[in-house]
Amino acid sequence: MIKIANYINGEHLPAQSENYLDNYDPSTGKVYSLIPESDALDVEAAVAAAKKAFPKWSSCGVEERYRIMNRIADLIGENMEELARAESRDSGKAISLSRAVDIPRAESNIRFFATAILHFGSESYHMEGLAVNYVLRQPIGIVGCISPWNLPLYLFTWKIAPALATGNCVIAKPSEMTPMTAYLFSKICVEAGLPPGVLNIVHGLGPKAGQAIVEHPKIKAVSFTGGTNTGKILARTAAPMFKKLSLELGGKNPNIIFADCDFERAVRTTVRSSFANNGQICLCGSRVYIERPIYEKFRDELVKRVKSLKVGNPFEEDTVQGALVSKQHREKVLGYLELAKEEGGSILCGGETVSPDGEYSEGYYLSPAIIEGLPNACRTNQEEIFGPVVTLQPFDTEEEALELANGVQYGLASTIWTQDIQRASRMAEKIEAGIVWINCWLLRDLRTPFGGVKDSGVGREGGMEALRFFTEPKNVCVRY
Ligand code: TXE
Repeated sequence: MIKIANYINGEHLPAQSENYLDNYDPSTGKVYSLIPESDALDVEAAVAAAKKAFPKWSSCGVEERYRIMNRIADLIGENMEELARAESRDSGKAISLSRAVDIPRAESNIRFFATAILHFGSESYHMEGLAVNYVLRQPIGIVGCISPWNLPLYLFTWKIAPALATGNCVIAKPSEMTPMTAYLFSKICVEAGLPPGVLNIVHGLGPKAGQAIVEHPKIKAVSFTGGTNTGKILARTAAPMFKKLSLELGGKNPNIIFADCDFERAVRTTVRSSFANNGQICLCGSRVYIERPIYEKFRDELVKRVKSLKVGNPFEEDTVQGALVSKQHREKVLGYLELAKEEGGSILCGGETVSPDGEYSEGYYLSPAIIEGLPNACRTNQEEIFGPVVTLQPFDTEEEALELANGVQYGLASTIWTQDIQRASRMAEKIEAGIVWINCWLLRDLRTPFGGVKDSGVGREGGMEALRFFTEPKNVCVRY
């Protein structure tokens, strides 16, 4: 049984409580490793290590930080297959997805910010004949990074990379549902020569280890990705302590399909945007709005293709839909399918538990579901399900599509399919979202601002937004 260890002050060690939590393999439903049950004592030790490491790390120069982070990125690439298999074992996602998305993106995250810091300049303001102002963007000090279970190493590195590149020291906590790749990553950091205490990983439960990070007085900023309700809890703790907060929360994203769309590309991409990672991506388009003239044609083609998606053992090359992340999560999604029926919806396909042969028979599998016949205001269309479930609704006009799309409390991502670029641009201007994809989905340039509005969070990650989040600007005014 693998015992995952915390990574504090450059060493791998158990929680001071010496307690462990069971870590399940969702594809088999069996416990396969143990997680340190850390608490405030472990966070205190991590903060002490970070405090000791900060002076050197924050002043070693961007070239040195680039060199070490670039080495970490190289090692992720060299260990791609081991990390991909570990990610699929820990999260249940298909190995094809871990290989194509999760681990390559983790490497890209580290490399992107290792190089971005080399070009992170700041501004100066000239008061003619009098003075010059220049702006220093200095590291905050010790920062917290807390990440979710759906894209484990991908989102873990997405947060810690800009924090490290800007010279901060980090106390990071991955989700207790999917801790394995963060643990393997900590070993890569040692091999890459990351100085002790620069990055500290404290494993454990959110309300215990996570809460201890958020409330620690020496942790001056927290970058969080997770559920909207958890985001509210963090904000309540951090706000009175005047900490900088970046909150990437839930989504209930609209996918708007006009009759003039490139039909084949729209339907092929909608299969992905609906069910990639079993719909466990906050950017998935879970509400599909289809202009009435093509509603039935699009619906029937989408159902036909979704029915053919292979659900099962995530380690088979042709599996598209692996297991959901936990038994509890599958129960939650099944609950929403019952609710959809109670609210008057018709399930056109999927929504059934699947039991593959052999050792995978106890895994948490669920066939992807498509529902029609629901009003926009019902709970199924208002609440984040975060599973392989989408709803279809027809619309008649651009104005109606916009009203339906904006008619939820979330505002993270959106997708618009039309050949009419004027119409697409008009809608992009009015849609309440932080991200708008037109005739594509999940096309990601790491320089772009990433995040949402309304209940989808506060702040933006990505590119210079992330580097600015993890630094404090100081204006220096020098009189001639
Ligand atoms: O979130 P949780 P999950 C959202 C997605 C979904 C959720 C799924 O939409 O709603 O995340 O991730 C820790 N104090 N996004 O279920 O439960 C917890 O241990 C401190 C949006 O994991 O909120 C875990 O490490 N920490 C996103 C992390 O918070 C606490 C993309 C998230 O846990 C805590 C991906 C507490 N009191 C998923 N309670 C986007 N917008 O980009 C829990 N945690």
